[in-house]
Amino acid sequence: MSSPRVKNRPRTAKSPPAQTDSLEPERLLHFYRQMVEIRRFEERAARAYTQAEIGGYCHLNLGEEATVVGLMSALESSDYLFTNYREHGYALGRGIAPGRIMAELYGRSDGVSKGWGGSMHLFDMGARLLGGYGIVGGQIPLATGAALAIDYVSGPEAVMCIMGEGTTNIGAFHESLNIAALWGLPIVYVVINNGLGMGTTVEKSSAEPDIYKRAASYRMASARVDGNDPLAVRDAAQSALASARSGKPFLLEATSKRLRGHSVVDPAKYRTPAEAAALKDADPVAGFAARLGAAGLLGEDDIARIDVQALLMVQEAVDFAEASPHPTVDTLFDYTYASPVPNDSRRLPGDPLFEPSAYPQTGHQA
Ligand SMILES: Cc1ncc(C[n+]2csc(CCOP(=O)(O)OP(=O)(O)O)c2C)c(N)n1
Repeated sequence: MSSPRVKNRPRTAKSPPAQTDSLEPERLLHFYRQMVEIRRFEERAARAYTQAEIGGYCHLNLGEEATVVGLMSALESSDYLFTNYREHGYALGRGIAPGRIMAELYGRSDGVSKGWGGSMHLFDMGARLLGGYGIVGGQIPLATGAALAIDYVSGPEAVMCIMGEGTTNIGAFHESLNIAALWGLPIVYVVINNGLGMGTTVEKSSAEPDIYKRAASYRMASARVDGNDPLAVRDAAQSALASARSGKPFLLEATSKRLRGHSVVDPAKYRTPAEAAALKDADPVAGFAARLGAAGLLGEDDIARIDVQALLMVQEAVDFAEASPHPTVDTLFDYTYASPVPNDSRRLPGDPLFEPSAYPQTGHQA
């Protein structure tokens, strides 16, 4: 089959990418507010985790706020999003109520996944956030399948599939990009390159550390963008989505730094003191505040007010989570599958494998 196929998919009406300096001040301040909200939400999640309010694993978007906000602002509400376990910011960016996200982290029944998913498995069909995946790269084939489904019915939507740079070394990444390119699927693969997969640098794990260049193997269009600049990310994502909608899938690499460890419990000892000190200069929230300040759009009072508002928002989310009940044990096996599965085991931990009557009474009885 020649690539890509000719598409008749209707395009969503979209204005051309806005120039950075032509954005309205209110829009720029909105971006900043969203970045601060993610920052405060994540800091509070880290605290709640160390207080044992949150169980399981917990990975944060600290340092990736500009990328998250830029990407989410480029999506249409009808587009689909798949991401990995580092996903709280994306859920906020999709407009899901902070309380429902925090309740999921707390494992409560008012959480987006009814308390059974936790931090790594946020899911909201209404917001078209189709996960949240704890298995590295688990989202990539599923996102590609969603793009195939859209293509099958010539829908106007696009799929955005987010992952870290370490994930580009798994087989499913290459299989998915290959098939997406061959079939011209409406998907944008976004690689957040924070330079580290757990404690391993991209140079040590990837034979091609310039991740966007990997698309060349599949004759797929690609680009690299500064993930600390929310406006550049927004523009790059809009172009990538326009390409995907016209039948040309896209690989977008956004570079940023992860400000803390891989997960909340990782002290990141693998960083040299110099690398740790340099993180201060890589803080996208402070960087964007300085940029808006230099443009006369944000003063010290504004920074303090926005911060207080974000802290209030997070406190309300925590209050909501704490007031929400734990799910009851009889719902443990609900929601695992979309529809009933024959012979699905509903055995609780400690239950016998088989009914006692299933064992023939043999042997030596007194
Ligand atoms: C299949 C599988 N293998 C290994 C892991 C353990 N693991 C979790 S995150 C991770 C590193 C992923 O790094 P990257 O893709 O760069 O994403 P980042 O965490 O930096 O956002 C690994 C190896 C896993 N969850 N799933």
